[in-house]
Amino acid sequence: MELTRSALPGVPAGCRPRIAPPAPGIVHLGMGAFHRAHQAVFTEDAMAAGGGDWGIVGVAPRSREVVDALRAQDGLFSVTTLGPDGSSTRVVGSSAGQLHAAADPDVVVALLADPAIRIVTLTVTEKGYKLDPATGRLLLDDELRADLETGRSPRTVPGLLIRGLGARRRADAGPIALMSCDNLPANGHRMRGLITTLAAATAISDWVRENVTFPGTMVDRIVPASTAETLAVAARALGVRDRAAVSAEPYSAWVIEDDFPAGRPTWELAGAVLTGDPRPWESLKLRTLNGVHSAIAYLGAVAGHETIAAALAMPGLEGAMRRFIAEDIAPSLVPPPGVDTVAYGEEVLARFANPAMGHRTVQVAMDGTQKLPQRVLHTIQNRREAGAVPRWAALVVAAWMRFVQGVADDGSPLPLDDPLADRIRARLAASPATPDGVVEALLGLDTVFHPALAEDAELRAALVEWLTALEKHGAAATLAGV
Ligand code: CS2
Repeated sequence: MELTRSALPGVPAGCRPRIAPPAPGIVHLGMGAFHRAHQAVFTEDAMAAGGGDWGIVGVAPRSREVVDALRAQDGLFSVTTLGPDGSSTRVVGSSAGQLHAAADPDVVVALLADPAIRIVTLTVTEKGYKLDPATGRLLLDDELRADLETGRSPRTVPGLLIRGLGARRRADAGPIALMSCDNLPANGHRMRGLITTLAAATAISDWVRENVTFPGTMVDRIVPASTAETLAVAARALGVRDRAAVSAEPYSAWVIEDDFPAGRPTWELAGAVLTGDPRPWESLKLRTLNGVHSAIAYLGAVAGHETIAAALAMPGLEGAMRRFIAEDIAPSLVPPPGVDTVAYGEEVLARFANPAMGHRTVQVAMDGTQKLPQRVLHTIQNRREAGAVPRWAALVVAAWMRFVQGVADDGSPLPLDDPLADRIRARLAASPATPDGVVEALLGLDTVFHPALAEDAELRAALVEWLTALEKHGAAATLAGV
């Protein structure tokens, strides 16, 4: 039997949704596993505790698989929390509809112009915003240009939002908040820059300024891609099959800038922190959790480790990460009041060691060009401005440079899943295959490396030194030797 509303009486009572089917109030773009295990859960708990019509209409920008699965299940799906000593599963009931942007673009636009919708949230990954990762400036590619300049149904996320906001203004449907829940630096600020830049030359510019807010947010929960095992665990717990099941770690956090002109769910009753300024939380999380995550992913994948937990157990890696946190990251930022970066880092390392997660190194390694700036390069920039050479951060960049060459230490292939994969391959092919040549080739990716970094001789020397070690001795021996 499948998970549907009519199957719920057969599901153990403790696993059933905590609310009756809600009326829609939020549109969410990007229905991946992370959204289902994070915002969908917080929002259900907020409605259970504080009421309100904040059902989430999920919009899948690209793949329709999840839309089909959820439609067949009346919008229901389960989240299994994987602790080191056991798991628990709950069915989440905050969904209020599913749309496939490519198939139903006009329905999505009409929804954005519906006064019932007062918040749009997004998890479309870093590359979905069409912003230069190094500077945050708009990268107007052909797809987005066509969305803006022709009457065709929008195919990009920014194109869809601009069309929807135009329709909302015409419908006089009232103010709205657009909240990026992706791991971008100062995501509220970047979202505002994106929309106001696109709106600047149009008739909606003034309306946007007066009616649209862009709350910044820090989102945090480790949610690996679902596997056959994820579905099997959910089916065992529920007694029915759930094709949209996800699993996640026990930890979950959400810090939200409280700037919602048409109201919001009582997320604070679900454990979220509502604040005037989430940016200290964002930098702490991006540089520490995500920076260390990427480090483990690149070094681990090159050394042949399948999962983050297995990679972290490599001799020397945990020690190197502690020094990365204490010597490079901590002095690069001002943490939120009362938080100590090193102590936060210890918590993060313990979360990564959770063996139940099965989080694959190559999943975290993907899209490196979109992730490195906010995760590692901002730390480096900050330390270089203070006159220091951030040795451990340089190791992470060198590990990425080793990874993108596509071959692990044991000779097996490594996937290069990155929007700049072609540029990376072309630059590598045109340079000598020496550490100097590779560093030179990759520092030339100007949408990733700010000129101040690309032209920094001391940083370059540190990168060449690490890359030489990684190529000569392999990742495992390099780490064992530090
Ligand atoms: C990870 C993140 O895949 C990745 O790049 O670093 O998805 C990470 O698991 C989350 O940001 C945790 O909150």
